[in-house]
Amino acid sequence: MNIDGAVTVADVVLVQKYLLGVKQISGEQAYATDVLSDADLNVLDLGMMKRLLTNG
Ligand SMILES: [Ca+2]
Repeated sequence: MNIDGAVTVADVVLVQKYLLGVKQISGEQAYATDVLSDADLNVLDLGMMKRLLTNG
């Protein structure tokens, strides 16, 4: 996710891999993809990212 807040397919894939434990992400990436802003990157954020992606 870029600083403009736009969710891309790459962001969703990245978070999916992170949640599966197959890829590490930086603190900056974790912060940017914590779309529900509860300081925890989890499946709820992934769901919201997918929704944002679908809705454009
Ligand atoms: Ca979150």
